[in-house]
Amino acid sequence: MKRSTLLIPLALLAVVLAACNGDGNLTQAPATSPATVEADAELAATASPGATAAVATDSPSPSPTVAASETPAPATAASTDAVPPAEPTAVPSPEASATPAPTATPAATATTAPPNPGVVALRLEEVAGGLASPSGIVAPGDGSGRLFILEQPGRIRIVDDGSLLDAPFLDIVDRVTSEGNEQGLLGLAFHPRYAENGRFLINYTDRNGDTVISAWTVSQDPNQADAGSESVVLSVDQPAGNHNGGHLVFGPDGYLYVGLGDGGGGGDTYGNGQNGQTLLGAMLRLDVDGAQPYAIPQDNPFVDDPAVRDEIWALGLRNPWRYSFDRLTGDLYIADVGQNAYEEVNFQPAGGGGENYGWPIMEGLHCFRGEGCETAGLVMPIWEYDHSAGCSITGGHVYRGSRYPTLQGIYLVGDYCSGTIWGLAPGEDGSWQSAVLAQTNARLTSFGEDEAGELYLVDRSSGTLYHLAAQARP
Ligand SMILES: [Ca+2]
Ligand SMILES: [Ca+2]
Repeated sequence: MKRSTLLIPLALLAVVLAACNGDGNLTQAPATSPATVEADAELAATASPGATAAVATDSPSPSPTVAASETPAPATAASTDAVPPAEPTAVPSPEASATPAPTATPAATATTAPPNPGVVALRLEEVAGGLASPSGIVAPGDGSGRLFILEQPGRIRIVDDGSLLDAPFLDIVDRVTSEGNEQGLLGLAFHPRYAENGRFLINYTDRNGDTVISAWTVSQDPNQADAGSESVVLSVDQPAGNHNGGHLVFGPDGYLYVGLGDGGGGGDTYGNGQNGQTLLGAMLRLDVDGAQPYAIPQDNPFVDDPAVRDEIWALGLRNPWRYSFDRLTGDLYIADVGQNAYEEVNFQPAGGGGENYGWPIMEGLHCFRGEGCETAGLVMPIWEYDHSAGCSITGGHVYRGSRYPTLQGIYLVGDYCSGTIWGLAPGEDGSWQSAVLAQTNARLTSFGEDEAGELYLVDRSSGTLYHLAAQARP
């Protein structure tokens, strides 16, 4: 990539970073909170040396205590221009990246090589354009092969066999507030038995700015929801316009996992992150089949603890923006948006529950309010990056498709502001390895997984759905 073309996304990144108050995934508009000042100061510090800003985006600095053993070049050639003379040691050559670490060598005896993010690169293949502020991608699991795309203003669109259908599956623009960058239609989950019961759930910001999770059914037409079928499952007051969370996922246990942010503001203004009496700042686990509007699964971790609401599965989250279960293992990956400094990925092995992910005591692996915080009982992220590499994390999926064997078992995660996509996977010794798999220009609001396990992303800025194709690192 020529320097001139490189500078365009960098300039864009600078603009976005300047506008990014660290308060959310979808921040693009100028913010006015005090947090903005901090973010701007940070940007000024990182951006002032000119090309250094480029280096920062290309060479993210995940914490040295986690997966950062390799700081590979991005899949695009952007680094060639951007990497300064001092950088070569930090950017392994393709050959070096392709060589398994010594500890991995014995794997030659295994039938399948362990996942290695260092040898794979991603390429974006356009599937469909013309989407209005796409914010999510969900497969219905009914064997149809369709993808359902959320449009933040309040529509669900269908992509069928590569074509975007004209008529929306659902249009609730009149019920949705999407004035804030983090408001709107934010989540969709199809019932595990959708093919039989036609039931699906959505998460949106209503006209009062509060979170609504409601259940719907499909009509006789498989490409048309029953517009009169809404049944509210849960409403949650939102004290501010940001940190609404919004994602909905059915776990392998058949329960609905609901991620809620801390209520917004900045620095946990409302004190919800560690407050077990509020549903905000937490991951909920609901049984939407056991009773109306929902039942509490009997094995939820806090049912016997009066200090924590029974709906809560895990707490200490700031604004979980996309989480997913590994369809093979049942492990849960939660990306949590940071304040002004660190973005993080949390890992919950299958069968967990009851975790405290630390916000606002911790931001990433760091005490949020000065040194020496009490970390006992907190679950640390498996990976983080600082704001030289982006400003708002977007969690993805573990690849379990069949088309790209080298991508098998690798968790994809990206950043909304920088467009960087990383791959994470545990190495032979259990430590998490990371690598940049692509440097895109996308305003990456969401990844998605189709029924075959192929992965996609949406770019909110261009309104485009892309399929992610993998290839050997060049
Ligand atoms: Ca309880
Ligand atoms: Ca955390």
